[in-house]
Amino acid sequence: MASKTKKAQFDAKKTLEMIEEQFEMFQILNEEGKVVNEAAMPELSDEQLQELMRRMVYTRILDQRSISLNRQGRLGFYAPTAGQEASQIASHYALEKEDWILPGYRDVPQIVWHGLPLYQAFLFSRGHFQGNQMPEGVNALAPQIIIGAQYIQTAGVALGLKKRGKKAVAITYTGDGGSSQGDFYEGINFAGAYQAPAIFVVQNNQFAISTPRDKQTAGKTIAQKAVAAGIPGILVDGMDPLAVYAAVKDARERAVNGEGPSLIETLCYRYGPHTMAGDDPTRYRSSEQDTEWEKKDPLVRFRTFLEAKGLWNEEKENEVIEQAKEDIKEGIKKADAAPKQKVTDLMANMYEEMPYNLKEQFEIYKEKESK
Ligand SMILES: Cc1ncc(C[n+]2csc(CCOP(=O)(O)OP(=O)(O)O)c2C)c(N)n1
Ligand SMILES: [Mg+2]
Repeated sequence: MASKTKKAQFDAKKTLEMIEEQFEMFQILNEEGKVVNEAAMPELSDEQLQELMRRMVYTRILDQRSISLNRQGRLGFYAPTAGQEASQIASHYALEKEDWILPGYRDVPQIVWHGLPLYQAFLFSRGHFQGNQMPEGVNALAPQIIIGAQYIQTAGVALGLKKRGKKAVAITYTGDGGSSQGDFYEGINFAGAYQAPAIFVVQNNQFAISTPRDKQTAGKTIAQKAVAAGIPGILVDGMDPLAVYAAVKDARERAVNGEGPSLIETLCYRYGPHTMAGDDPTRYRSSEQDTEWEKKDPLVRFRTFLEAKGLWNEEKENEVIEQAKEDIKEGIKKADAAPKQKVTDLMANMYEEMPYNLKEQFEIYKEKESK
């Protein structure tokens, strides 16, 4: 008969429990807009704090307008971003122009703030090839639709930056759902093995379409998955712009100093539906859950914080709102003026050198289009 291992000598669960309890949520600004972690306060000037707020307010308006433009049939694919402004905008705010962004489909705001003109963001939404063509100097790839694929690409881009001796990072974003993909594990593991300057962000907005977070993994956190890859993992309050900024800034500094990649889980929530394609959030989440998360709103808490410092008021906010609306109007006008997409455009922009079989089809379509 096999002997039973004594519990006192061998406790398989202990290591897991010891690791999991280390992952506490990093927060600087609480739901009431009060600083609860003064020691971790990032060094941001008053102007920088105002600019961060300006970008978050602008992005909320961009989201609202994009939703209504979609409903009017004037935009195509759109994944709402409201609720994720701290996670998206404050993480981007910690980057430099030379850093590379590998976004997912919900991460259009980050590439807009990295320099992608609004009209191109709208063209991306319409499936127009010009929406995927980053202007010279805008270091970003087109938003990835294949869940998790950007994690592997980020490991490669980061390794390339390292090999070229650049003082820059590659940052990527996926969701809680994306963290279940094989590509997620391969990406963080490879970047760890080669100490590539990458920042892997998981925006844990609690749902992958209708699948709740607790169906993704038995892990207590997603951040702890970093341990297996041998890289730092950080769990951040993703509704707190200051904490997100500080965590990404720190990860960036370590990465450019040759200390390798980090995994950052931002706890957040999307207020809207998954995309505008027709899912109904009331079928998979309760209004109590919505209300609970709305109380954590990044704009509300940051506004309270800035108002107490005399750095924000209604007038400033309205200025940003008006500016955003005007820019969006201009952007849509410019997107409308883009040449209608042709089948040959799709082929011409896919390959550096077109394969022979496509060349044949290209000629057929060119002929059709000329009529
Ligand atoms: C490889 C792959 N599988 C499935 C899909 C379909 N799909 C699109 S979005 C999505 C959910 C992703 O959820 P999450 O990673 O949490 O990101 P979120 O949309 O919440 O930002 C799925 C399954 C896909 N695009 N790619
Ligand atoms: Mg999600």
